Amino acid sequence: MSDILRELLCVSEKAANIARACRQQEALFQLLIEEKKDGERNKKFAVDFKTLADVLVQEVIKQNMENKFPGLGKKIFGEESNEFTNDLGEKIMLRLCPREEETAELLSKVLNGNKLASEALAKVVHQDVTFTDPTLDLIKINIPQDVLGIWVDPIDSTYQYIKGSADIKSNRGIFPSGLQCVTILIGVYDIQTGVPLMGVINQPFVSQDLSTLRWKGQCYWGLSYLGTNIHSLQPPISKQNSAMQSQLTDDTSSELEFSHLFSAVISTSEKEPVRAALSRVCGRRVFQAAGAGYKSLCVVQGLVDFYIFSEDTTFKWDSCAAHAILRAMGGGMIDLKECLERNPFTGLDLPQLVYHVENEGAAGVDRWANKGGLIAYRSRKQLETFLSLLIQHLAPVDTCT
Ligand code: 2IP
Ligand code: CA
Repeated sequence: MSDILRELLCVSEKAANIARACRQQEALFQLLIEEKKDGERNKKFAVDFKTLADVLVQEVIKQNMENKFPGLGKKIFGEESNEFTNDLGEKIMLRLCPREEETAELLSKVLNGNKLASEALAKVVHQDVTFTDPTLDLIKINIPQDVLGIWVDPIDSTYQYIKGSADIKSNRGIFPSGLQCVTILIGVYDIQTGVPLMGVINQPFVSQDLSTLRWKGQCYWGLSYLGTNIHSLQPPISKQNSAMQSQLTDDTSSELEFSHLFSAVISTSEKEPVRAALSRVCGRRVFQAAGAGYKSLCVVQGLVDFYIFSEDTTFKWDSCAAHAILRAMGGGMIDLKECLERNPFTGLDLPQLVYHVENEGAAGVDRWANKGGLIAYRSRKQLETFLSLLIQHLAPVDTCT
Protein backbone atom coordinates (compact mmCIF):
# COMPACT_ATOMS: atom_id res chain seq x y z
CA MET A 1 0.00 0.00 0.00
CA SER A 2 1.07 3.54 -0.61
CA ASP A 3 3.17 4.73 2.32
CA ILE A 4 1.72 8.17 1.81
CA LEU A 5 -1.82 6.91 2.30
CA ARG A 6 -0.77 5.04 5.43
CA GLU A 7 0.74 8.22 6.85
CA LEU A 8 -2.30 10.29 5.88
CA LEU A 9 -4.49 7.90 7.85
CA CYS A 10 -2.23 8.32 10.87
CA VAL A 11 -2.26 12.11 10.71
CA SER A 12 -6.02 12.17 10.18
CA GLU A 13 -6.30 10.18 13.41
CA LYS A 14 -4.08 12.68 15.20
CA ALA A 15 -6.23 15.46 13.78
CA ALA A 16 -9.35 13.66 15.04
CA ASN A 17 -7.77 13.44 18.50
CA ILE A 18 -7.23 17.20 18.49
CA ALA A 19 -10.82 17.78 17.38
CA ARG A 20 -12.12 15.49 20.14
CA ALA A 21 -9.81 17.05 22.76
CA CYS A 22 -11.17 20.52 22.03
CA ARG A 23 -14.68 19.23 22.71
CA GLN A 24 -13.92 16.99 25.66
CA GLN A 25 -11.26 18.72 27.73
CA GLU A 26 -12.77 21.34 29.96
CA ALA A 27 -9.97 23.91 29.49
CA LEU A 28 -10.45 23.75 25.73
CA PHE A 29 -14.19 23.25 25.58
CA GLN A 30 -14.70 26.51 27.49
CA LEU A 31 -12.95 28.31 24.66
CA LEU A 32 -15.23 26.77 22.05
CA ILE A 33 -18.27 27.65 24.16
CA GLU A 34 -17.22 31.30 24.08
CA GLU A 35 -17.92 31.16 20.35
CA LYS A 36 -21.58 30.54 20.98
CA LYS A 37 -22.26 34.05 22.22
CA ASP A 38 -24.16 35.60 19.37
CA GLY A 39 -23.00 38.86 17.92
CA GLU A 40 -20.21 39.22 20.46
CA ARG A 41 -16.71 38.47 19.38
CA ASN A 42 -14.46 36.64 21.76
CA LYS A 43 -12.48 39.53 23.20
CA LYS A 44 -10.54 37.53 25.73
CA PHE A 45 -8.36 35.79 23.20
CA ALA A 46 -6.34 36.95 20.25
CA VAL A 47 -8.01 34.55 17.83
CA ASP A 48 -11.33 32.86 17.78
CA PHE A 49 -10.66 29.41 19.09
CA LYS A 50 -12.47 27.73 16.23
CA THR A 51 -9.92 29.20 13.81
CA LEU A 52 -7.07 28.12 16.06
CA ALA A 53 -8.35 24.53 16.17
CA ASP A 54 -8.70 24.56 12.37
CA VAL A 55 -5.23 25.96 11.76
CA LEU A 56 -3.64 23.68 14.32
CA VAL A 57 -5.12 20.58 12.69
CA GLN A 58 -3.98 21.79 9.27
CA GLU A 59 -0.42 22.43 10.54
CA VAL A 60 -0.25 19.03 12.24
CA ILE A 61 -1.20 17.36 8.96
CA LYS A 62 1.29 19.47 6.98
CA GLN A 63 4.24 19.10 9.30
CA ASN A 64 3.79 15.40 10.01
CA MET A 65 3.69 14.73 6.27
CA GLU A 66 6.70 16.96 5.64
CA ASN A 67 8.70 15.13 8.32
CA LYS A 68 8.02 11.74 6.71
CA PHE A 69 8.06 12.86 3.08
CA PRO A 70 10.34 15.88 2.70
CA GLY A 71 8.99 18.29 0.08
CA LEU A 72 5.35 17.13 0.43
CA GLY A 73 4.44 19.72 3.09
CA LYS A 74 4.54 22.59 0.61
CA LYS A 75 2.14 20.75 -1.70
CA ILE A 76 -0.58 20.59 0.93
CA PHE A 77 -3.24 23.24 0.45
CA GLY A 78 -6.17 24.34 2.54
CA GLU A 79 -8.32 27.31 3.35
CA GLU A 80 -6.46 28.59 6.42
CA SER A 81 -3.24 30.57 6.80
CA ASN A 82 -1.09 29.82 9.86
CA GLU A 83 -0.28 33.43 10.66
CA PHE A 84 -1.90 35.09 13.67
CA THR A 85 -1.60 38.50 15.25
CA ASN A 86 -2.17 38.53 19.01
CA ASP A 87 -3.54 41.33 21.20
CA LEU A 88 -0.05 42.75 21.64
CA GLY A 89 0.24 43.14 17.88
CA GLU A 90 2.83 40.35 17.62
CA LYS A 91 2.73 38.30 14.44
CA ILE A 92 2.87 34.59 15.23
CA MET A 93 3.37 31.76 12.75
CA LEU A 94 1.68 28.75 14.25
CA ARG A 95 3.80 25.63 13.76
CA LEU A 96 4.67 22.43 15.52
CA CYS A 97 7.92 22.63 17.45
CA PRO A 98 10.21 19.65 18.01
CA ARG A 99 9.30 19.52 21.72
CA GLU A 100 5.91 19.60 23.43
CA GLU A 101 6.94 22.43 25.80
CA GLU A 102 7.98 24.61 22.88
CA THR A 103 4.68 24.04 21.09
CA ALA A 104 2.83 24.91 24.33
CA GLU A 105 4.87 28.11 24.61
CA LEU A 106 4.00 29.13 21.05
CA LEU A 107 0.32 28.29 21.50
CA SER A 108 0.17 30.31 24.69
CA LYS A 109 1.24 33.40 22.72
CA VAL A 110 -1.72 32.93 20.38
CA LEU A 111 -4.02 32.20 23.32
CA ASN A 112 -2.83 35.27 25.24
CA GLY A 113 -1.17 33.34 28.04
CA ASN A 114 -3.85 30.70 28.67
CA LYS A 115 -1.44 28.08 30.00
CA LEU A 116 -3.94 25.36 30.76
CA ALA A 117 -5.37 25.39 27.26
CA SER A 118 -1.96 25.67 25.56
CA GLU A 119 -0.54 22.73 27.48
CA ALA A 120 -3.59 20.57 26.85
CA LEU A 121 -3.41 21.29 23.12
CA ALA A 122 0.37 20.76 22.89
CA LYS A 123 -0.01 17.41 24.65
CA VAL A 124 -2.49 16.01 22.15
CA VAL A 125 -0.52 17.44 19.22
CA HIS A 126 2.60 15.57 20.33
CA GLN A 127 0.89 12.30 21.21
CA ASP A 128 1.81 9.31 19.06
CA VAL A 129 -0.98 7.64 17.12
CA THR A 130 -1.19 4.39 15.24
CA PHE A 131 -3.61 3.33 12.58
CA THR A 132 -4.13 -0.19 11.32
CA ASP A 133 -6.44 -1.58 8.67
CA PRO A 134 -5.75 -5.06 7.26
CA THR A 135 -7.12 -4.03 3.85
CA LEU A 136 -4.30 -1.50 3.71
CA ASP A 137 -1.76 -4.29 3.42
CA LEU A 138 -3.50 -6.07 0.55
CA ILE A 139 -1.75 -4.22 -2.24
CA LYS A 140 1.71 -2.80 -2.67
CA ILE A 141 1.66 0.33 -4.75
CA ASN A 142 4.02 3.24 -5.09
CA ILE A 143 2.83 6.57 -6.34
CA PRO A 144 5.62 9.02 -7.22
CA GLN A 145 5.55 11.89 -4.78
CA ASP A 146 6.36 14.61 -7.31
CA VAL A 147 3.00 14.29 -9.13
CA LEU A 148 0.92 14.80 -6.00
CA GLY A 149 -0.97 17.74 -4.58
CA ILE A 150 -3.10 17.55 -1.42
CA TRP A 151 -6.26 19.40 -0.40
CA VAL A 152 -7.01 19.50 3.32
CA ASP A 153 -10.15 20.59 5.13
CA PRO A 154 -9.02 20.41 8.77
CA ILE A 155 -12.54 20.61 10.22
CA ASP A 156 -15.46 20.51 7.83
CA SER A 157 -18.82 21.64 9.18
CA THR A 158 -17.26 23.99 11.72
CA TYR A 159 -20.68 25.30 12.66
CA GLN A 160 -21.75 21.83 13.84
CA TYR A 161 -18.38 21.43 15.55
CA ILE A 162 -19.04 24.49 17.69
CA LYS A 163 -22.79 24.16 18.16
CA GLY A 164 -22.14 20.51 18.49
CA SER A 165 -25.29 18.77 19.69
CA ALA A 166 -24.40 15.27 20.80
CA ASP A 167 -27.92 13.89 20.90
CA ILE A 168 -29.34 14.42 17.44
CA LYS A 169 -31.31 11.43 16.16
CA SER A 170 -30.50 10.06 12.75
CA ASN A 171 -33.06 9.56 10.02
CA ARG A 172 -32.34 6.21 8.32
CA GLY A 173 -28.76 6.51 9.48
CA ILE A 174 -28.35 10.08 8.22
CA PHE A 175 -27.69 12.83 10.78
CA PRO A 176 -29.34 16.10 9.75
CA SER A 177 -27.02 18.03 12.09
CA GLY A 178 -24.84 17.46 15.16
CA LEU A 179 -21.29 16.36 15.85
CA GLN A 180 -21.59 13.37 13.51
CA CYS A 181 -21.59 15.83 10.59
CA VAL A 182 -18.03 16.96 11.41
CA THR A 183 -15.30 15.49 9.21
CA ILE A 184 -11.58 15.87 8.54
CA LEU A 185 -10.94 15.70 4.83
CA ILE A 186 -7.67 14.91 3.06
CA GLY A 187 -7.71 14.48 -0.72
CA VAL A 188 -4.66 13.70 -2.87
CA TYR A 189 -4.75 14.56 -6.59
CA ASP A 190 -2.52 14.40 -9.65
CA ILE A 191 -1.12 17.90 -10.21
CA GLN A 192 -0.93 17.37 -13.97
CA THR A 193 -4.41 15.98 -14.64
CA GLY A 194 -6.31 17.14 -11.54
CA VAL A 195 -7.68 13.61 -11.03
CA PRO A 196 -8.20 12.59 -7.36
CA LEU A 197 -6.05 9.58 -6.43
CA MET A 198 -6.34 9.00 -2.70
CA GLY A 199 -8.82 10.18 -0.11
CA VAL A 200 -9.24 10.04 3.65
CA ILE A 201 -12.41 11.03 5.49
CA ASN A 202 -12.06 10.91 9.26
CA GLN A 203 -15.28 11.29 11.25
CA PRO A 204 -14.12 12.09 14.81
CA PHE A 205 -17.56 11.90 16.45
CA VAL A 206 -19.49 8.77 15.56
CA SER A 207 -20.69 7.35 18.86
CA GLN A 208 -20.42 8.46 22.44
CA ASP A 209 -19.87 6.22 25.46
CA LEU A 210 -22.55 7.44 27.83
CA SER A 211 -20.64 6.57 30.99
CA THR A 212 -17.31 8.21 30.07
CA LEU A 213 -18.81 10.67 27.57
CA ARG A 214 -15.89 9.82 25.29
CA TRP A 215 -16.41 9.83 21.55
CA LYS A 216 -15.29 7.20 19.12
CA GLY A 217 -14.61 8.00 15.49
CA GLN A 218 -14.33 6.21 12.20
CA CYS A 219 -12.01 6.59 9.25
CA TYR A 220 -12.70 5.90 5.56
CA TRP A 221 -10.18 5.81 2.73
CA GLY A 222 -9.85 4.99 -0.94
CA LEU A 223 -7.15 4.79 -3.59
CA SER A 224 -7.58 4.82 -7.34
CA TYR A 225 -4.36 4.79 -9.34
CA LEU A 226 -3.48 3.29 -12.72
CA GLY A 227 -6.21 0.67 -12.62
CA THR A 228 -5.78 -0.20 -8.94
CA ASN A 229 -8.94 0.55 -7.00
CA ILE A 230 -9.12 -0.21 -3.31
CA HIS A 231 -11.09 1.26 -0.45
CA SER A 232 -11.96 0.71 3.19
CA LEU A 233 -15.56 -0.33 2.59
CA GLN A 234 -14.90 -3.63 0.80
CA PRO A 235 -17.16 -5.56 0.41
CA PRO A 236 -19.35 -2.61 -0.42
CA ILE A 237 -22.37 -0.95 0.97
CA SER A 238 -25.64 -1.96 2.52
CA LYS A 239 -27.76 -4.91 1.46
CA GLN A 240 -30.62 -2.56 0.83
CA ASN A 241 -28.71 -0.74 -1.85
CA SER A 242 -27.36 -3.80 -3.58
CA ALA A 243 -30.95 -4.98 -3.82
CA MET A 244 -31.83 -1.68 -5.42
CA GLN A 245 -28.92 -1.98 -7.78
CA SER A 246 -30.03 -5.38 -9.01
CA GLN A 247 -33.55 -4.11 -9.63
CA LEU A 248 -32.01 -1.32 -11.62
CA THR A 249 -30.12 -3.66 -13.89
CA ASP A 250 -32.90 -6.25 -14.16
CA ASP A 251 -35.80 -4.02 -15.02
CA THR A 252 -35.38 -1.11 -17.36
CA SER A 253 -38.96 -1.14 -18.64
CA SER A 254 -40.52 1.48 -16.48
CA GLU A 255 -38.23 4.15 -15.19
CA LEU A 256 -40.82 5.79 -12.98
CA GLU A 257 -41.65 2.51 -11.28
CA PHE A 258 -38.28 2.21 -9.65
CA SER A 259 -37.32 5.84 -9.73
CA HIS A 260 -38.38 6.29 -6.13
CA LEU A 261 -35.73 3.80 -5.24
CA PHE A 262 -33.23 6.57 -5.68
CA SER A 263 -32.28 8.59 -2.67
CA ALA A 264 -30.37 11.82 -2.28
CA VAL A 265 -28.87 14.02 0.39
CA ILE A 266 -28.96 17.79 0.01
CA SER A 267 -27.85 20.96 1.75
CA THR A 268 -30.20 22.93 3.97
CA SER A 269 -29.53 25.80 1.57
CA GLU A 270 -30.57 23.92 -1.59
CA LYS A 271 -32.85 25.90 -3.93
CA GLU A 272 -36.54 25.20 -4.28
CA PRO A 273 -36.60 24.15 -7.99
CA VAL A 274 -33.97 21.48 -7.32
CA ARG A 275 -35.78 20.31 -4.19
CA ALA A 276 -39.06 20.07 -6.11
CA ALA A 277 -37.48 18.07 -8.95
CA LEU A 278 -35.72 15.80 -6.49
CA SER A 279 -38.86 15.04 -4.58
CA ARG A 280 -40.49 13.99 -7.86
CA VAL A 281 -37.58 11.68 -8.62
CA CYS A 282 -36.86 10.35 -5.12
CA GLY A 283 -40.21 10.75 -3.40
CA ARG A 284 -39.63 11.07 0.31
CA ARG A 285 -36.11 9.74 0.08
CA VAL A 286 -34.54 13.19 0.02
CA PHE A 287 -32.58 13.94 3.19
CA GLN A 288 -31.03 17.12 4.50
CA ALA A 289 -27.70 17.07 6.28
CA ALA A 290 -25.01 19.52 7.33
CA GLY A 291 -21.44 19.41 6.05
CA ALA A 292 -20.27 18.93 2.49
CA GLY A 293 -17.83 16.23 3.67
CA TYR A 294 -20.51 14.44 5.69
CA LYS A 295 -23.01 14.44 2.80
CA SER A 296 -20.37 12.90 0.51
CA LEU A 297 -19.64 10.36 3.22
CA CYS A 298 -23.33 9.37 3.20
CA VAL A 299 -22.88 8.42 -0.49
CA VAL A 300 -19.64 6.55 0.26
CA GLN A 301 -21.39 4.61 3.04
CA GLY A 302 -24.31 3.72 0.80
CA LEU A 303 -26.82 5.54 2.99
CA VAL A 304 -27.98 7.46 -0.10
CA ASP A 305 -27.31 7.15 -3.82
CA PHE A 306 -26.48 10.80 -4.52
CA TYR A 307 -25.32 14.03 -2.97
CA ILE A 308 -26.51 16.84 -5.15
CA PHE A 309 -25.76 20.54 -4.74
CA SER A 310 -26.61 23.31 -7.20
CA GLU A 311 -24.74 26.22 -5.56
CA ASP A 312 -21.11 27.28 -5.86
CA THR A 313 -20.23 27.22 -2.16
CA THR A 314 -18.29 24.00 -1.89
CA PHE A 315 -14.56 24.08 -2.55
CA LYS A 316 -11.81 21.74 -3.72
CA TRP A 317 -10.93 20.92 -0.11
CA ASP A 318 -14.57 19.93 0.55
CA SER A 319 -14.81 17.42 -2.30
CA CYS A 320 -11.37 15.97 -3.17
CA ALA A 321 -11.19 13.30 -0.43
CA ALA A 322 -14.64 11.85 -1.04
CA HIS A 323 -14.16 12.09 -4.81
CA ALA A 324 -11.06 9.87 -4.59
CA ILE A 325 -12.89 7.30 -2.45
CA LEU A 326 -15.90 7.28 -4.77
CA ARG A 327 -13.60 6.78 -7.78
CA ALA A 328 -12.07 3.78 -6.04
CA MET A 329 -15.64 2.43 -5.65
CA GLY A 330 -16.48 2.95 -9.33
CA GLY A 331 -18.27 6.25 -8.87
CA GLY A 332 -17.26 9.89 -9.00
CA MET A 333 -18.18 13.53 -8.51
CA ILE A 334 -19.31 15.63 -11.44
CA ASP A 335 -20.14 19.22 -12.25
CA LEU A 336 -23.93 19.52 -12.04
CA LYS A 337 -24.28 22.58 -14.23
CA GLU A 338 -22.23 21.08 -17.05
CA CYS A 339 -24.23 17.91 -16.79
CA LEU A 340 -27.50 19.73 -17.18
CA GLU A 341 -26.19 21.79 -20.07
CA ARG A 342 -24.84 18.90 -22.08
CA ASN A 343 -27.05 15.86 -22.31
CA PRO A 344 -25.25 13.07 -20.46
CA PHE A 345 -26.27 10.47 -23.00
CA THR A 346 -24.28 11.81 -25.90
CA GLY A 347 -21.45 9.43 -25.14
CA LEU A 348 -19.21 12.17 -23.82
CA ASP A 349 -17.11 11.58 -20.74
CA LEU A 350 -18.78 12.75 -17.57
CA PRO A 351 -17.63 16.20 -16.41
CA GLN A 352 -15.67 15.00 -13.39
CA LEU A 353 -14.49 17.67 -10.97
CA VAL A 354 -10.76 18.40 -11.22
CA TYR A 355 -8.46 19.77 -8.56
CA HIS A 356 -5.44 21.42 -10.18
CA VAL A 357 -6.72 24.56 -11.90
CA GLU A 358 -8.17 27.75 -10.48
CA ASN A 359 -11.45 29.21 -11.73
CA GLU A 360 -10.60 31.87 -14.27
CA GLY A 361 -11.30 35.44 -13.19
CA ALA A 362 -12.19 34.44 -9.63
CA ALA A 363 -10.57 35.90 -6.51
CA GLY A 364 -9.91 34.65 -2.97
CA VAL A 365 -11.46 31.33 -1.98
CA ASP A 366 -13.72 31.44 -5.04
CA ARG A 367 -10.70 30.50 -7.15
CA TRP A 368 -11.17 27.00 -5.77
CA ALA A 369 -14.99 26.80 -5.70
CA ASN A 370 -16.81 23.92 -7.35
CA LYS A 371 -18.60 26.61 -9.27
CA GLY A 372 -21.09 24.51 -11.21
CA GLY A 373 -22.34 22.65 -8.13
CA LEU A 374 -21.90 18.88 -7.94
CA ILE A 375 -23.35 15.39 -7.92
CA ALA A 376 -21.55 12.65 -6.00
CA TYR A 377 -22.44 9.07 -7.02
CA ARG A 378 -21.27 5.48 -6.59
CA SER A 379 -22.68 3.90 -9.72
CA ARG A 380 -22.52 5.39 -13.21
CA LYS A 381 -25.50 3.35 -14.34
CA GLN A 382 -27.65 4.68 -11.52
CA LEU A 383 -26.38 8.18 -12.24
CA GLU A 384 -27.45 8.08 -15.88
CA THR A 385 -30.99 7.00 -15.06
CA PHE A 386 -31.20 9.48 -12.21
CA LEU A 387 -29.99 12.34 -14.38
CA SER A 388 -32.44 11.66 -17.15
CA LEU A 389 -35.27 11.70 -14.62
CA LEU A 390 -33.97 14.82 -12.92
CA ILE A 391 -33.68 16.69 -16.21
CA GLN A 392 -37.27 15.73 -17.08
CA HIS A 393 -38.48 17.10 -13.78
CA LEU A 394 -36.36 20.23 -13.56
CA ALA A 395 -38.27 23.11 -15.07
CA PRO A 396 -36.04 24.98 -17.52
CA VAL A 397 -34.49 27.14 -14.82
CA ASP A 398 -30.94 28.22 -14.29
CA THR A 399 -30.01 26.14 -11.26
CA CYS A 400 -26.67 27.84 -10.74
CA THR A 401 -26.96 31.58 -10.53
C1 2IP B 1 -18.62 24.13 4.77
C2 2IP B 1 -19.48 23.12 5.46
C3 2IP B 1 -20.90 23.48 5.22
C4 2IP B 1 -21.24 23.37 3.75
C5 2IP B 1 -20.28 24.23 2.96
C6 2IP B 1 -18.82 23.95 3.28
O1 2IP B 1 -17.28 23.95 5.15
O2 2IP B 1 -19.27 21.82 5.01
O3 2IP B 1 -21.69 22.67 6.00
O4 2IP B 1 -22.55 23.81 3.57
O5 2IP B 1 -20.49 23.98 1.60
O6 2IP B 1 -17.99 24.82 2.57
P1 2IP B 1 -23.80 22.83 3.65
O7 2IP B 1 -23.79 22.19 5.02
O8 2IP B 1 -24.97 23.71 3.40
O9 2IP B 1 -23.58 21.82 2.59
P2 2IP B 1 -16.65 24.59 6.53
O10 2IP B 1 -17.50 24.18 7.67
O11 2IP B 1 -15.28 23.98 6.53
O12 2IP B 1 -16.64 26.08 6.31
CA1 CA C 1 -15.35 22.75 4.46
